[in-house]
Amino acid sequence: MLIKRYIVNNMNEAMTRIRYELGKDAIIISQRKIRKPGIKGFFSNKLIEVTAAIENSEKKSDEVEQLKINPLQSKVKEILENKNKELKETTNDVKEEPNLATELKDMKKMLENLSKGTSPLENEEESIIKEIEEFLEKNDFDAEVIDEILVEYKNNYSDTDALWIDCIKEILSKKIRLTTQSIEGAMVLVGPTGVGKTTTIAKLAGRLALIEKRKVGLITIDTYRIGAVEQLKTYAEIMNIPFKVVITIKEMEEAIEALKDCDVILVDTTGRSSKNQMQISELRAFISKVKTDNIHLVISATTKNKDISAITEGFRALNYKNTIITKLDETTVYGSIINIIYKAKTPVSFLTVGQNVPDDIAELSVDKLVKLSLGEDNIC
Ligand SMILES: Nc1nc2c(ncn2[C@@H]2O[C@H](COP(=O)(O)OP(=O)(O)OP(=O)(O)O)[C@@H](O)[C@H]2O)c(=O)[nH]1
Ligand SMILES: [Mg+2]
Repeated sequence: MLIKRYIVNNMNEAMTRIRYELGKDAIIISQRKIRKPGIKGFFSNKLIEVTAAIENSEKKSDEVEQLKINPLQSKVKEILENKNKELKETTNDVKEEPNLATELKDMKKMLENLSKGTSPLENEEESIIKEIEEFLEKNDFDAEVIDEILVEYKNNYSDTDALWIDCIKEILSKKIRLTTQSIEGAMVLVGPTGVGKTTTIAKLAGRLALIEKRKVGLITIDTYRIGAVEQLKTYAEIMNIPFKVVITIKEMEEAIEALKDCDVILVDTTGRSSKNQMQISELRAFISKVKTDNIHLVISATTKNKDISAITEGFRALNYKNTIITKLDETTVYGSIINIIYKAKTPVSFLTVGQNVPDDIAELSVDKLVKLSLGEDNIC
């Protein structure tokens, strides 16, 4: 028989953890309300101590160890309590009883050592933190982002009655912002090579021109890659919308002037490496002539965690105000969404989920982003 004790905020939490750790055949053998030790415990909500058991022949060795420790702990606690009682009854004599005091001290030490220097309640909190950490790691959250989330959890949520997963959802929901800026005037897309800037421009142009019937103009600052101009030109021709190719900074001013009657001017740019600050500055000179703060960083959900901050910081000089996350259809774990949001520190404006123009732009909501990142939803 395996017996395990849990300190929890409520029975719901107890049931979840017991089922997770001992399996569905576990039975609850006792439960009682307790307070956290010390003055803090007096003012905080009561906790529940639940003891559960399961018939199990294949106990893991650390569980067996824990079982051995538990009876030992109880025994020492009992002795300590008796000694404490004795001590109270003979308060005046204690000073002259160095042996009793030493004995008490030793026992306290034993208790501390048994629980590795922490109280059962502290152990409990630590194990929840560990559980959260493992869960976020499994969903590909970046180590720095996990640290930030755990600090927030420890500071504001560890004392609540809520399940930790609900706390994490709340932390993420508060962090995620969506773009409220409407698509009006000029809008520029920047980002690394091959993330889907041109495809996203084509999707947006398609939606705006064909579905919303707005007057759309396209500009590309594409002086770099042969064939890149053709890609957008083809879309412009299919949709029958004006299209300008800009090679010099002066031509950018002229193109903006020529398209000034359009409701929306979408500006595509050549993919740049965030490591090449020369290229970024060159791009900056072009963008400054567009005279807009409607600048979006495009970044793929498949970007390696380690590269995300290099990109979000590398493009910072272009003063992007929004983030478009692409290629969600190419990954199965969506922690990168949160990593991008934490690192870019801007609202999310669009999510793209495939190569089809103009269809593959997903509906955007905070709830959806939270669920995707925690593995409760997916993009098929
Ligand atoms: N699976 C998937 N593929 C996408 C998505 N968006 C774009 N792509 C594909 O990614 C490839 C590159 O897309 P582009 O739009 O040319 O990327 P870009 O950022 O303009 O690239 P450069 O101009 O070279 O910097 C193409 O094959 C697109 O079809 C998406 O959301 N999902
Ligand atoms: Mg392109």
